[in-house]
Amino acid sequence: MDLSKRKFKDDFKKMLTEVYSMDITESELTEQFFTLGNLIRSYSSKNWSRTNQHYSEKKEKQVYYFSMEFLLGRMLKSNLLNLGILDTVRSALQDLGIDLEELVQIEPDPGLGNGGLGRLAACFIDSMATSEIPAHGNGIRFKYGLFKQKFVNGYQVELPENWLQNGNVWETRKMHAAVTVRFYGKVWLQQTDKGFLTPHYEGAQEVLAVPYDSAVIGYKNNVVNTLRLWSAELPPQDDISDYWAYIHQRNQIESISEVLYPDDSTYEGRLLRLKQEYFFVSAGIQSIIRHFKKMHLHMNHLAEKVAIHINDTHPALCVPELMRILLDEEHMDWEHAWNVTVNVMSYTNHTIMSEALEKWPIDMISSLLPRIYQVICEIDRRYTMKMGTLFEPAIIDRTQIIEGGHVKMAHLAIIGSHSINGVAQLHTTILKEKVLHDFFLVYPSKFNNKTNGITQRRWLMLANEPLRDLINRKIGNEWETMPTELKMLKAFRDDNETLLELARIKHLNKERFADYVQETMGLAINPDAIFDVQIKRLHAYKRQLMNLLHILSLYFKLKDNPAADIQPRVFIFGAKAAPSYTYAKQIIKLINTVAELINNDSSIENKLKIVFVENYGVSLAEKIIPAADVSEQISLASKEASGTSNMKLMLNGAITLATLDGANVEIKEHVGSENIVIFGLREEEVYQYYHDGSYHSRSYYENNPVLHRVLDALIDGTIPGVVAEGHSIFDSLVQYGDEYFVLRDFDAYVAAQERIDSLYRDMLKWQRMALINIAGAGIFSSDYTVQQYANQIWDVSSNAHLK
Ligand code: DL6
Repeated sequence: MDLSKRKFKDDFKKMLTEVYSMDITESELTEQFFTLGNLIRSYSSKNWSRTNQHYSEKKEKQVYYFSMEFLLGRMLKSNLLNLGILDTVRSALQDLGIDLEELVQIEPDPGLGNGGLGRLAACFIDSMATSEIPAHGNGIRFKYGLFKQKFVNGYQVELPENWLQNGNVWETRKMHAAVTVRFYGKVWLQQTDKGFLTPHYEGAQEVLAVPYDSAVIGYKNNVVNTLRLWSAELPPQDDISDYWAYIHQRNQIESISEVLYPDDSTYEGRLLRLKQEYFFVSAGIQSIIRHFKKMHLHMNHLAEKVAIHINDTHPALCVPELMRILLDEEHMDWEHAWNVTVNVMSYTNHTIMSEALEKWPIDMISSLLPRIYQVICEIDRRYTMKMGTLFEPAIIDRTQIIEGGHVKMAHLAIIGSHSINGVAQLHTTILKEKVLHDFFLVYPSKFNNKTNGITQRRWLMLANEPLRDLINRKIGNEWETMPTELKMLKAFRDDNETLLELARIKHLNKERFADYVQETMGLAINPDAIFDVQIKRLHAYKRQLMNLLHILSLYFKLKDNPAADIQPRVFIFGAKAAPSYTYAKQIIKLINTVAELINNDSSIENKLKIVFVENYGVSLAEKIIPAADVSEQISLASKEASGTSNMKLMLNGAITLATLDGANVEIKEHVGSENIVIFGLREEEVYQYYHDGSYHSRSYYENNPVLHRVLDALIDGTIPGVVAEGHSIFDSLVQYGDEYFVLRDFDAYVAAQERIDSLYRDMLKWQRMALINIAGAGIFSSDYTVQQYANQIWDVSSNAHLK
């Protein structure tokens, strides 16, 4: 948009007076933040309604991306950037004596997601608006996001994340669009006068689903899509006879949209999770149908106008919910309704970890969602009947939806969708050949790959402005919307001036991060050291533990020989563990304790430091990633579906140290094996071990003296204060088989780390590698990923043409 500094300053002062009756000198950061937020809203509101109008008038097919998580990050700068007014506003604010960076800090970072899956959804909605795809997010407006992580004596402690405390400037409550969602009760089918079978409900609990909409602003294109998050409320009641019963009921209902991850170690916690899933699915689909009906088209045409994407299994109830509506409310016959449903739905699988493949006990689902359960049973019955004639019984047994007293959500999503995709080539291959092989036999044409992506706007243009400026000076700014244009940077691979400039920028970012660490943790780190970064959820398969064992081996090397020639390193971790995941929490305690030991040991002369940042999330990632030299992507091959921090880090010039897992495989293809450091078992070797059962971790402990010493340190008191954790972790590796082959890959990892050490010594060579990584990162933009979804799965155009 066109905006002069003068106009902005006038608008800002006017808004401040209107909303707070203050002038700038009286106002504080909070008032200034909300004023700016409200101004951004007013600047985008016209385009928001124009976009919706355009979609309605043109009867554009629209996509609804159903996701339990949207890990958005702060939106202030992102919205300014996408409106094209970031520099103007920054400079105008400066004239008014306001520092934009200080305002940014006022915005809470809404943790409405756990990790990669939620952040992917956030990248996707940004890219969909930018790519002019008529697509909207649909999720839950959790009152509390993912817990706030604190370390107390090295242990993770979880505190509530009350991100809505001061209100959310970006959202609008849309009471007129509220819908009712039903739980519990009894249901039976009755014939109406017109001969339809309609369900009758008795004793159902009704929950009011109220949408809160936020604008999703496309990058400089006038498109504004919608993120709709639902909040659960008690429906208005005329007569409150029992006040306390009313309060109790209200609390119970509001709890549905209260916390992102209810405690799943209890029955109540799991039940609440299932309620959440149905809640946003039912609300979202009802609202889509309401909207569709305004077009006055027959329901048979739904799939021509609507695509619903099921992001992981959490929204898999979309399938029976749409069926319920088509059958019970629209009186379609089963065959037509099923045909429409399958054509509307598509599903992404994000993990092969069996514990994440959701299943619900029949008792729970049948009592909470009686009609939905009936529909699921019928879907399952028809599936087994139809496919039973075509495939052997064992395949049908393994693929049916209801099995062993449970409803399997992935099976429901697969049977009810026309497309099933994995999130990296290797992951999709593993789905087809192993994890979902039976389904691949049944539905080969449904399977496809869509490698994940990230938005270069947040992860480079905003997070790393010095690098953005350098790139623009070298190759212009076409890459901002056509990120593969970053490849033009390759022309500078032998240009020492550019490489030195890259080094200078990296150093600057490292200094900034070092300042932050000093301020927040009181720890001095050396920006000349290698900044070696592993940022992701804490999970055994991601092998933060292997990273730590290597750090210990370096530590002992220096203890034995203080003059040992190693490049100084700062190992940076950011990770939250699921509250009930004891082993992951033990690893956190161990890392923190080793950090305490190493960081305070003056005999190693600051050659090693460990920084474990508290409460890792999007805002911290934005600080760490531009400062990273090394990107640790060291999961056991076959276990990481894709990874996305690998993409963000390479885009910022970090060198990937990786196993051939997830999207690392494709990163290697794009940068060439000389610009990435690969090590470790390959996926087929891992499966071979599973097959022949020949991995015996104990022998690695017994025969590898370095490993032996490092592992003994966990249990012999070398690391003080971790008796229980040390033993548990030691046993998991040595006694109980080392599920993720940490000991098997250790030597290869150490060798890979030595290679990093030696590469880093040649500064120009290192920067050349960094440059090639940045140049090769464009293909991993979520702009391309969503365009592929649009063309190949959703069948929607990616040109709303609103310019
Ligand atoms: O697809 C986004 C992201 C991948 O990059 C990660 O590799 C994968 O672990 C993550 N999956 C999940 C699902 N876990 N559960 N449930 O977060 O998805």
